[in-house]
Parts: sequence; C-alpha cells; structure tokens
Amino acid sequence: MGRTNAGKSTLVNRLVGEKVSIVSPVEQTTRNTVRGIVSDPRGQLVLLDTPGLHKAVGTLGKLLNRMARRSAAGTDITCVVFDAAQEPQLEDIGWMQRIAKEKPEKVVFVLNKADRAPFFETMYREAWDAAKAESKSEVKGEQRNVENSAVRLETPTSPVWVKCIATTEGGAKAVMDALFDFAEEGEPLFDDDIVTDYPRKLAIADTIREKYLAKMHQEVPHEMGILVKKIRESNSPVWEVDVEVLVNRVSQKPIVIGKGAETVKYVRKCAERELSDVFGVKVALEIWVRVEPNWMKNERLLAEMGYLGELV
Ligand SMILES: Nc1nc2c(ncn2[C@@H]2O[C@H](COP(=O)(O)OP(=O)(O)OP(=O)(O)O)[C@@H](O)[C@H]2O)c(=O)[nH]1
Ligand SMILES: [Mg+2]
Repeated sequence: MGRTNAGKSTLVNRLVGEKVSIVSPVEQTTRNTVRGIVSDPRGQLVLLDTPGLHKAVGTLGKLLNRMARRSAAGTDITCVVFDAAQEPQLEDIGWMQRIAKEKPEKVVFVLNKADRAPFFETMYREAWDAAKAESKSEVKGEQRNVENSAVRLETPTSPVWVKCIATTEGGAKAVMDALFDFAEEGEPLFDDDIVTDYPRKLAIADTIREKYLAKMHQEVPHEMGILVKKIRESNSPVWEVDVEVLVNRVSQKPIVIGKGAETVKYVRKCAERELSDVFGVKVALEIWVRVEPNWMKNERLLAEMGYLGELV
C-alpha cells in the first residue's frame, strides 16, 4: 500500500515479472485490488496491489480509500511504498501512524524511486520516529503497559527499510528478499504458471483506461468509467469485445472521442495491441462513449466495474 503515484503497481509488476497492474504518471491509476503472484524457487508470494490513498473526493474516491484500507487487513506482511523522491506527505504519515498504532508484525518500508535526486530517506525515517513517539504517548495517556507496546512497535527485524528502483530490472531485488525473509511456510495458493487471478473483463477495462491516462493529461480520465460489456470468442480466432466508456458530462464526450475520432482510435489501437499480446489471440475492441451523469454514485455500475466487491 501507499500514497497514489508512489510506484506500487510498477513494483508489483516488477516482482511478478509481468504486467498485471496498470501504471501511469497521473494520480489514482489503480482502482481495484489486483493480485500478482510470484512463483520463485524460494516459494510463492501473493501480492495485493491496492489503490493509492488520497484525499477522497466523491463516492468513488471514498470507495477506493476504503478498499486500500481493507486490503491492508488480513495480510501476512505489510509493505508500504513511499515515493522517496518527494518529501513525506500527509498520506505517507497517515500510513506510518496507522502502523505505529496497529503494530502489524511484519512491515517492509520501501523507499522507491532511488534513482532520483534528491532522495529523502532521512525524512522518511524521521517521520517514522515521530509516528512511533506519538503512538507511545497515546498509549501512555491510556495508561497501558508502555514497556510491552514499545517492544512490539519496533522489533529488531521490523520494519525493514529497503531502497528500490521499481522501474529497472533488478531494482526491486531487495524488496523481494525482504518479503521472502518474512514469508512463512505454507502450501502454494496458485499454480506456478499463474501471474494474476484478476478477472479478464476488468483487466481489459484497465488496459483501456491506462491508454486514456497516457493520452489525456487532464481531469477527464478520472471522471471516466470503463465497462467491458461482452467478450465474444465463439468459433473465431478473434475476441470481439464490446466496451462502454462512461463520462459524467456531455462536454466530456467529444474530448474522449477526439477530433475525427483520433483519441478513441489511438486508444483502441494501443489497447488492442497490448491485449492481443497478453491473451495470445487477436483482440478487436468496439468502443462506445456514453454520457452517464453521476455514474460514480451508481452502485450497479460501480459493482460492474468491480469497485464495490473487494477481491481479498
Ligand atoms: N523514476 C522512477 N519512477 C518510478 C519508479 N517507480 C515508479 N515510477 C513511476 O511513478 C509513476 C507512478 O507509478 P504507479 O506504479 O502507477 O504508481 P501507484 O503507486 O500504483 O499509483 P496509484 O495506482 O495511483 O496508487 C509512473 O510514472 C512510474 O513509471 C522508480 O523507481 N523510479
Ligand atoms: Mg497503482
């Protein structure tokens, strides 16, 4: 978990060795919890990529924050990704405070973007010290056993701090080692040739959204919802996929389509190429843009996009 744009999805893809989660330079890229599965001679790791925490605006924002928080519960290892090329921000400190308070046993703090300068490692460590101190004084206020809680707050092995460059081959090796060090023995949960169990319809919708995020550096993509209505694979070597792009306002429709349908054609071409690669069959997308005011508040549509049901 971690703040939006910290590089969580990039890291998950790097660890898995294949793209299982979409990535973009803009905030709020990931909208669902995506599982990435690492099968290594050392064993199997099941990674949960979550939507980045952010200041919630509207129903969807709140849902995404809730999903991020819930995914954190019930995991064996808590891995927080920080964009250490930037100073710690409210959301980073929020995760630290939560960890200081809830004291999960195994924590990995990833200082990502170590290829960048300046790199704010010291500030993150200081922020953690402050979060611990704050939590201790709260405990004192509640008159609990300070000694015990101090011991559990930081053991010699947790949190582990690792530097990472998620964008480069080998740049996340230390993260992988830290995760395997913490992992406990158990039966593998997935076959070793599976890299994700993310539903196909959602994966296709995400790929289309990623192409829009890359093409449109405006607010519009955040107000877009992508629905994969149907995948027709009957008797043909081509998958024909019906897609609806939902926008909030009438004025957004021409932007999503583009002049002479340029934008939608570009997105379709890039997405078709990538999806054909991923699925090993030719994929043909039929994209319809529909104005659906307040789709972000429509539970049926949100459920269809997977934003209501946690996969965890
Ligand atoms: N320079 C540099 N850039 C990185 C690194 N890791 C990720 N990025 C870039 O950071 C941006 C955000 O990456 P994502 O993986 O989409 O971030 P995220 O944390 O999943 O973001 P949300 O899904 O919005 O929560 C992308 O442009 C990545 O290419 C890194 O180690 N170094
Ligand atoms: Mg992401």
